[in-house]
Amino acid sequence: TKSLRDTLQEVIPVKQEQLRKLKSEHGQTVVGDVKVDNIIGGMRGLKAMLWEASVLDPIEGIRFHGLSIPDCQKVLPAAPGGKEIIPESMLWLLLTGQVPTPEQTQALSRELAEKGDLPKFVEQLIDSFPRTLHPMTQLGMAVAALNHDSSFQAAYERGMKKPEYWTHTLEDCINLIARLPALAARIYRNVYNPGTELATIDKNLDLVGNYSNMLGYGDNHSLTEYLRLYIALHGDHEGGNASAHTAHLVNSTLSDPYLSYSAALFALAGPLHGLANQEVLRWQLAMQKELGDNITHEDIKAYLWKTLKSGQVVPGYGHGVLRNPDPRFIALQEFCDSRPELKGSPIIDLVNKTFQVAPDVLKEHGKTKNPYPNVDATSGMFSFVEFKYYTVIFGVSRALGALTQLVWARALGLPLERPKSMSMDALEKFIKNQ
Ligand code: FAM
Repeated sequence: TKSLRDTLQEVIPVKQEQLRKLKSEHGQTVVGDVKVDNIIGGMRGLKAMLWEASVLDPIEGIRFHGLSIPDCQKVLPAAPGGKEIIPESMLWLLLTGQVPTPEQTQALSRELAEKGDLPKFVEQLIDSFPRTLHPMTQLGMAVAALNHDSSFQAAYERGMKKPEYWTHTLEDCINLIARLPALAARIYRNVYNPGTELATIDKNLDLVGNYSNMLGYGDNHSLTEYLRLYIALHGDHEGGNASAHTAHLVNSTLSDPYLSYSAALFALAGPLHGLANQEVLRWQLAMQKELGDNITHEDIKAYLWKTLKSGQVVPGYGHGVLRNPDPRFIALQEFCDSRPELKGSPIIDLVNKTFQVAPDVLKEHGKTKNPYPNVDATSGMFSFVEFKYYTVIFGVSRALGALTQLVWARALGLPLERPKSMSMDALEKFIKNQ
């Protein structure tokens, strides 16, 4: 069976030729208008960057290289003994555009396990952080420190040529994805279970199998499977979201993948983006505490209005692009529904009931363009309640898309990103001269 690198060696020239043709034949084709609204409105809807891995349709949701989430659930290999998609098969798809065989997926699992240990100084760095430092801050700092061993940076200093950029980017990306579980689990241990022993990496296990072991949940098959699906599904969501875009922007300066992804993690740590999953659980637990047992739809409706009237957003609802319930939310909800051991979980019940009520309340409220749940609305479905840790799991996942697309940006020779900004005076002058 073909290795990941051999597969890439084959697909890269094809894409390079596609780009060359696109540029020479259609370089001047107009794709859309730029309105003042776009400039002052967070560039929403502007088609302005190249991203191969996935395309987001407002109604249908995400497709990874053309495959919808249900398609992926059908064709992407699971872990031995598991049923859910694993991050390795999603990584392979995002990187190559091809569906891997189970053998290819397992070879990638083994490579990641072999590269998964942390350098001693990074372990010491993480261990030196106060327990009260937010887990996302710890993750971002530790990822940046891994650039000590960057293959890209070392090769750049030696004077590597442009065609070699992607190979060193790939080495860094694979090494970083391999090390994320050990980083993230060490942070979890230090913050929530200090002094306890961390499991070592088992070379025969998949990435999330090892992550779950190191978190101390290896015996919980249901949670391990949920994590596999969760991490695979959060892997990529087009290029324009704040974390993926940050990685892309920073890497376009030829900063190495570690620094680029560290920056991306700090974008993910904002409450309008990845931190929303922490906020969802905090909000649902507060609702549970206030309303007690046997919560009715009417109770939830009143609680939603209370949140909205206090000027807060309802976390886990709304989206910059989506205009329908997020298919990632639906897939995770279906996972929970299919598991007899999760039946009757009060928090899962609350997430489901909130979904039955919130869209109508948000429609009546009338502000958001999308009254439906995004992926973060599922946060309560995890069986652990350390909500400050949730975005770290998202951070382990988003590496799949953000990092694999750095390989493509370098393979395609994309330039330094540098949009033109304008002042209000300059805009007014431009409008006057129209
Ligand atoms: N609850 C209350 N108001 C909301 C809302 C929500 N869930 N979502 C949007 N709005 C408001 C929004 O604040 C804005 O109000 P103002 O005009 O007063 O500023 C108005 O509706 C129009 O916003 P929009 O055009 O519908 O949304 P945006 O594209 O500006 O923002 C989100 C998109 C995701 C930032 C926004 O929906 C939000 O704040 N949601 C809650 C936080 C959240 O769940 N974020 C996670 C997003 C997720 F997919 C991810 O990145 N992981």
